[in-house]
Amino acid sequence: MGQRDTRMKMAFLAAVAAGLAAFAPLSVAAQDAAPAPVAAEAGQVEGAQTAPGPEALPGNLTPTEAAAAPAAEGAYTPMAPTKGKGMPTSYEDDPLKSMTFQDQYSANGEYALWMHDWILMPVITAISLLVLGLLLYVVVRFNRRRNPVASRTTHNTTIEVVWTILPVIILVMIAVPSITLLARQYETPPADAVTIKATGYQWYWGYTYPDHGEIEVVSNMLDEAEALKRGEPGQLAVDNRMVVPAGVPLRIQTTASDVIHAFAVPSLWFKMDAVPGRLNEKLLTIPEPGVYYGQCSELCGARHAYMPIAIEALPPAEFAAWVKAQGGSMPGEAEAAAPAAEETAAPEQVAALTAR
Ligand SMILES: [Cu+2]
Repeated sequence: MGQRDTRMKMAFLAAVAAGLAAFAPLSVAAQDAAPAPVAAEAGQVEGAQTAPGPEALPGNLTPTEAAAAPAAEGAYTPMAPTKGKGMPTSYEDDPLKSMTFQDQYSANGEYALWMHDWILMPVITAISLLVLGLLLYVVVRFNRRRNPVASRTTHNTTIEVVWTILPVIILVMIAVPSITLLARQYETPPADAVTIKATGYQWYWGYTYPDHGEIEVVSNMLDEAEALKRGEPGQLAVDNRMVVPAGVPLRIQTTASDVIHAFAVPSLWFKMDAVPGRLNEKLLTIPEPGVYYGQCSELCGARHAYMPIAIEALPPAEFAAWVKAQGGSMPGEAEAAAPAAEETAAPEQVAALTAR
């Protein structure tokens, strides 16, 4: 988040915060206990079901170096998250921030946050104060003692016009950015967007990459102690993340295999239902590399609270290295590899491959 001015919101929440200060021991997240990020160490992804031998990865390889050697098997090391980015803030760390939106890392998110901070909050505050003021004025000025003879007025054209036109103008002013945001959220992904399909299961997520040789990633929540050990937020970290390229339009598709789930990542302003038998699709562009955490947001059964989402956005070159490490292929490579596949694969498999 760049220059977002939070002073207005700070002032608004200060009174609330003062009241809540009495409940200081409230713990929002257990991130404090996290040691220094250790994700750069080797052996992090021993749970990876598709990655070939991560233990073969040299422990001193930085992500940049790993990207420089994309052909190296298992060149991917999970990125260490940045505290406060793409994750909730605990009350102990920042009481005000723990009560409001997470910092936004997508264009839609920044727009929505701007709308909340500069339209919703000021308008709600102004209207509430105006109505309260009018009420108090009427109570004081027109009570029976101070105003024994009540007015017989039944009609005043000027007042009628004012209290009709003014709210109309206010509503139109709110409607313009509101409908703009709605339209942006429905924007169709461009034809060359990278497709990633997220499937909700009771109770974990599966990610498939149809453009990259059908890589499949199964993503289960990490045990809280293990997450904290790795420098990740508790109950949000996963064994295998949904890795995506940063700065590139993504076509996120959601579906479910059992009951309705919802794929939601607050810091990217992204939420979409995952419905069995149905494929939902939405555009997502993540400008900055980073780790962004989310959760299933549709009550889906006993372990609904334990199917978090972790998106890792990598620079495109590092994403390509990750694809290789998973045994997948980049678009365009598939055609080059096709003749070789023809020799070994059954004809119906080749037909299925070329039909895509
Ligand atoms: Cu769910």
